[in-house]
Amino acid sequence: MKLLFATTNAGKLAELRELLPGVEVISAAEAVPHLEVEEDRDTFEANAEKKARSYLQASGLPSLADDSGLCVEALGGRPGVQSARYAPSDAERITRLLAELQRANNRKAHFTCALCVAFPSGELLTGHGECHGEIALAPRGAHGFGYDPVFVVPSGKTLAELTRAEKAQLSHRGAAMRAIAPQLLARLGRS
Ligand code: ITT
Repeated sequence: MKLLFATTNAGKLAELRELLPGVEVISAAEAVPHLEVEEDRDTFEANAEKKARSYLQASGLPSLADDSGLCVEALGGRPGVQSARYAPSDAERITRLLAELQRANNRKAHFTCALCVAFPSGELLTGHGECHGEIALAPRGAHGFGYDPVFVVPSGKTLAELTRAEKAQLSHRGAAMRAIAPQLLARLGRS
C-alpha cells in the first residue's frame, strides 16, 4: 500500500524517505499539490495530527505528517512550535537565533519531532522523538536543512556536518520513526 508523506519541506521528505525503505512513498506535492494546512495548534502532536488528517481527507491515502521544531532553554523553549514561522527563510531564522543568543551563557537546546499517521479506517499512529544539543556560535556544515548548521550534537559536530545516515541515528525524526516503524509497516502490510 502507498503512504503519503504530508510535508512541503523537501529536507524532511528526503529524511523520511530514507527512514522507511521499501515503502511506496507519494509526496504531498505529487498527490495534493494545492493543499495548505494552517498549523495553528499549541503542540507539535496536535499540529502533526491536523496535518495527517487533512492530507488523508484530501487524498484518501494513509498520510504521515511530521511536526517538529527547535526548543532553546535560554529562550524559554522558543521558537518551539513556531520554529517555521520564526523568520521567513532558513538563513534568516539562523541569523535571528544567533542574535537572540548573543549574550546567552546557556546555549542548550533540543529538537522535537511528533509523527502522526492517519489511516482511512480512522486509526491514528503517533510517535515522538527528541535530539539534545547546543546552539553553535556560528553556522557550520553543508548537509541537512533548517537549523542543522547551528545545532551541535555531543560529538562537537553540527547536524549539518553529518551525513544523512549519521543524522538519522541521532535525530528527533529518526527516534520518532523508530518508535512507530514496526506498527506502521505491519499496518501497511495488512492493507
Ligand atoms: P511541513 O509543515 O510542510 O512539514 P515545515 O517546514 O513548515 O513543513 P514544521 O511546521 O514542522 O515544518 O516546522 C519545522 C521547523 O523546524 C522548520 O523551520 C524546520 O526547518 C525546523 N526543523 C525541523 N526539523 C529539523 C531538523 O531535523 N533540522 C533542522 N531544522 C529542523
